[in-house]
Amino acid sequence: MFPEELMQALERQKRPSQAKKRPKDCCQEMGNNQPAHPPRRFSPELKRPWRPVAWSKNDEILHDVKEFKPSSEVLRIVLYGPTGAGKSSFINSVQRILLGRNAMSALENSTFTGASFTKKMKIHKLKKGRGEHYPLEIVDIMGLQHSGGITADDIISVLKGHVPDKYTFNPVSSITAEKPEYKKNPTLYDKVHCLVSILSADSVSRMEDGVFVKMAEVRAAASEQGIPQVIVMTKVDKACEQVNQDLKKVYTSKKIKEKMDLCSINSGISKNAIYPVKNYAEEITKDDGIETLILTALRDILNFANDYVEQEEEERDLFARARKQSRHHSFTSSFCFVANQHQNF
Ligand SMILES: Nc1nc2c(ncn2[C@@H]2O[C@H](COP(=O)(O)OP(=O)(O)O)[C@@H](O)[C@H]2O)c(=O)[nH]1
Ligand SMILES: [Mg+2]
Repeated sequence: MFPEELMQALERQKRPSQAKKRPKDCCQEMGNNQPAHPPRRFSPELKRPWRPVAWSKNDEILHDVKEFKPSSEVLRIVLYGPTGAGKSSFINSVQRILLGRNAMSALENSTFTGASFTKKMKIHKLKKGRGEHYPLEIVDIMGLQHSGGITADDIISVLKGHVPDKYTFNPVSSITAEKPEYKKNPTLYDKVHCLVSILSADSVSRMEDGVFVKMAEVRAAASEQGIPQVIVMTKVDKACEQVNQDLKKVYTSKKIKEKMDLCSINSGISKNAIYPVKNYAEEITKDDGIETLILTALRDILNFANDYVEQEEEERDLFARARKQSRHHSFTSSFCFVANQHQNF
């Protein structure tokens, strides 16, 4: 090494320790031991909740959900979102609330590796009791990832009802009409009636762009079909310590509000369709706060899904009536034509 390079290397080695000393030097220059920029004091809490929550009405909401009579035989919603966001936990939490006891319908992934644990399409029929089910199906699919994970095309095929239960997704090859499993003529009941995006509050700010790109593609396809869309924002307990201590602070926490703003901006879904929740994760006993937030989201999802089915059925009836009328019209006009021809003889 040349002496000049050696001197530069020595200089570089010295620099970090000098940099470390700098803040203390500044304080000393100020003549006290206070840091140059004292931390800003601000309240992490709003004075009033920005969305009213019926914390004491769980029985009422649970009754509404349990007694919900959809216009169709069954409503189908799909959950999609990044791996580890809490899709399977949400299904288990919903099932647990409806049954009033611990339930494990969908396998959760407690050892998060970034790769999706759920690889198959799984339609969960929500259990009512022995052999009986609620008229709601929740579809769990493979997680979204920046690279790998489920493709946007596969989610769109799920929306349109082309993918059967237990289908194994392939991240490098989407389902096509040529595959034997592909449902070519899906009915309204094979289709999805509400698209629910599951995003985790503690990681939404670190989500990769590729995931948002896939989500935007799926959302565009859903909007084209008129399918309602909501976001369930999970893990509010992990995103804010105050909320972890007291779940009822979810709508006064500035941090959670910020996370919801971020979800809304990144996904393009308005804030009034975003529901912050905490899933049953470690708890083995009933928690009223957890249940209020999940039940409130579920009741709205049921109503949105049912509105969509009603509208589709109305359009289908209108179309059928119009076709019948046009057939009748062409029949009567051809009858008149034949009758006229007959008279002319
Ligand atoms: N603290 C907390 N943990 C959660 C919540 N939701 C899910 N988890 C945990 O996050 C991990 C991944 O959840 P999982 O449902 O398997 O995610 P999925 O890949 O989207 O299906 C599991 O260890 C869950 O217990 C939540 O609201 N709060
Ligand atoms: Mg899962």
